[in-house]
Amino acid sequence: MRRIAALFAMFALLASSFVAAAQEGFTGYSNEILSKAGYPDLFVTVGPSGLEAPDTLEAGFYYVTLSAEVAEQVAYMNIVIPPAGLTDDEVNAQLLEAGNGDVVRHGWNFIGGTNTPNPGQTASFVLELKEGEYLIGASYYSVEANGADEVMLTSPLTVTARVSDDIQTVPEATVKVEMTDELRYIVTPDPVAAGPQVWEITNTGVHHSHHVVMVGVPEGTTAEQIISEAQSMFAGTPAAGPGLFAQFTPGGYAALQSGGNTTWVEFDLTPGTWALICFIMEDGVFQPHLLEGMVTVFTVA
Ligand SMILES: [Cu+2]
Repeated sequence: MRRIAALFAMFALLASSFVAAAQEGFTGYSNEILSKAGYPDLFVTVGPSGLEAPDTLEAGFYYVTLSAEVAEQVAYMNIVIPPAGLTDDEVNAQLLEAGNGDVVRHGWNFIGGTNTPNPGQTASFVLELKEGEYLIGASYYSVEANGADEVMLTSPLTVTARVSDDIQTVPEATVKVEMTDELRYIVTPDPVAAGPQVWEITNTGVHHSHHVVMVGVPEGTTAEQIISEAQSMFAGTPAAGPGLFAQFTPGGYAALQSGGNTTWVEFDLTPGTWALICFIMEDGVFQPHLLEGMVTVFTVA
C-alpha cells in the first residue's frame, strides 16, 4: 500500500522506482474462495459523501468488503476499539497516524482491516466480531499523493449478542501467519502453494500491533539482506547500486491487528520468493519493526 510508499517517501531518491511500482498496484489480492464461503456481507464504502457502514450487527463472522466511493481513489479501513478518554479529534488523528503513518499509540485495539489494492477495485477479508462497542475507521485518498490527501472518517458499530441459529464455522485456511510479541512472522507451510489461498493471520502476542505488507523479492533474497538494506537507508548510508527495495513488487496487505485478533485474507501469489514486512512503529520509537527483525522470506511454488 501507500504505507510502503509513505515510508519510502522518506528514502525518496533511493526508492522512487519502488514507489512507482507500488503505484502500478498490488497483484496478489484474490476473492475466489472467501466470497463463496457463505459469511454475511459487511460493506464499507468511504469517500467524499461520507462513510457508509452498518451501525449495528449481531456477533459472528463477516465477509467485509471495502470500496472507495470515487473510482479514481483507494480506501483503507480498520475496525477498532480506541483507548478511553480521547476526544473525537484525537481518535481521528491517531487513526490516521496509524493507517497512514504506521505509528501506533498505546491502548488501541485494532481488530483488523484492509486497503483497496488499486483504484476501482475492492478489498475483502473475513473477521469475527464479538459483542461490544467498536469504531469503524475508514479513509480515502489518491495513490498519486502517497496518502498526503488522506481523509479519515469514523462510524460507531455496536455488535450485539448472536441470535441467528445457523452455525458458523471458522474459515478454512491453507496458510497461517503468526505475528508475535518477539516481532516475528511465522509462516506455515513454506513453500506456500501458488493460486488462491486463504491466509489466517493472527497476532499471537499481547503487547504489539502489527500489519502485513507482502512483497515479491528477487529470488534468493534473505531476511538479513532486507534488514541490512533497511538499516543502511535509515542510517543514511545506502549501498551503491540499485537498491533491493527498488526491486520489490507489491503483492498483498493486511492492516493493523492487535494482540489476540485474527483475520482471514485471500491471496493469489505467483511462484517465486516473497517477503512479509512490518513497517509499524511504536509510539515514540522512530524505527519500524522491520529494523528489529520483523521480516520473513518464504517461497511460493
Ligand atoms: Cu510489527
